[in-house]
Amino acid sequence: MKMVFRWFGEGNDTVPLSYIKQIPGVEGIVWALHDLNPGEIWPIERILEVKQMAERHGFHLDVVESVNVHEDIKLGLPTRDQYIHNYIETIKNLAKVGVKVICYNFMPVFDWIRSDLFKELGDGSTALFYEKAKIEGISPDKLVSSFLENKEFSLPGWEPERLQRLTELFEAYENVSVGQLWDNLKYFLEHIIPVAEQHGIKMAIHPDDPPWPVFGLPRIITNRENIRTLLRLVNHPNNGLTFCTGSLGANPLNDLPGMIREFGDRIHFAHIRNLKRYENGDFIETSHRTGDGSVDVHEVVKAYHEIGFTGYARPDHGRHIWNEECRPGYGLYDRALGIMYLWGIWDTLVRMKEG
Ligand code: CS2
Ligand code: MN
Repeated sequence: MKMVFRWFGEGNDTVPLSYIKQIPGVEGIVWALHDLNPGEIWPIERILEVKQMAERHGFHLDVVESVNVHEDIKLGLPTRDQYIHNYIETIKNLAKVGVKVICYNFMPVFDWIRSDLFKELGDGSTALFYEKAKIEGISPDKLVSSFLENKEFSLPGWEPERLQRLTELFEAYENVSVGQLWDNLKYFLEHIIPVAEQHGIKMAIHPDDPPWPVFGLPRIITNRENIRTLLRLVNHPNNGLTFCTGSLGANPLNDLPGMIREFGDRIHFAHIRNLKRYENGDFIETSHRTGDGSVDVHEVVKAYHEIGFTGYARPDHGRHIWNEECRPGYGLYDRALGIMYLWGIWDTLVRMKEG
């Protein structure tokens, strides 16, 4: 397991690289050019800037999260070929600096969805919260404006460019069935996987968060059966997964350790996090500790250890603790605690195996 840490870039992240350096066992940063719109080619000069910055602190930049997929590709519009061409150019540029894994997602319109970014957990900390009734009762543009109003940080996956086209996008998706979304994903993968293979890059799709349809939009990367389908769309090792226990864990039917054992070496990037599910369908993000949430993080790490996982792993989101002011879910403190929990389990398992 190679530990990495998500970092949003100089001037764009509250956490300095020099602090990340002090978290035990972190070897690389997970990065992206967040100011570029989906569909743009990532210029090599910009990529090299990040590389230099990372290397000054002794970090690798093997993992990118995310190269976002343009909506026209997900919608299967005739313009998709141009955007797929651009995506391929970005893959090639990233390969030039030694990137190994590209995380992306195929969620229509929105990336992750929550009703509340700073919900009190009862001990003074706050975390991202999903209130089912609230999401079901609110229009998407209302939710978006409530986030935009009281927020100093831009949210990954909620780029202003995307949000401005909300009505138009919703209309476009009215004509896209679940089957068509699968076809569009297949088309995309058939074009990019051969290039990724040729350039030594593993593609790692992130599951939908939450793993069910929201606002009437289809969502397909949600459970074991669908992930099997995804892996068969293009049955090749470079067509793999970002296995996010935080996203998939919102559905109690997802047997996470079982899925890790089944998908094994198709998992290129592990996102590990806990969350607490409530009977009524709500959930809140908790500390990584098994006893604090509904995901058995211990069993998850055990499954990775059992399969001899050598891929990249990061703590997913963290709570906001000790009055840290940070991007929602992306503070230093709780993610660092999460890492130490993961290492604690991992190192014990390694030691036990050694006997
Ligand atoms: C992440 C996702 O920040 C987050 O909430 O879990 O945005 C994730 O980075 C993307 O879905 C991956 O493409
Ligand atoms: Mn994740």
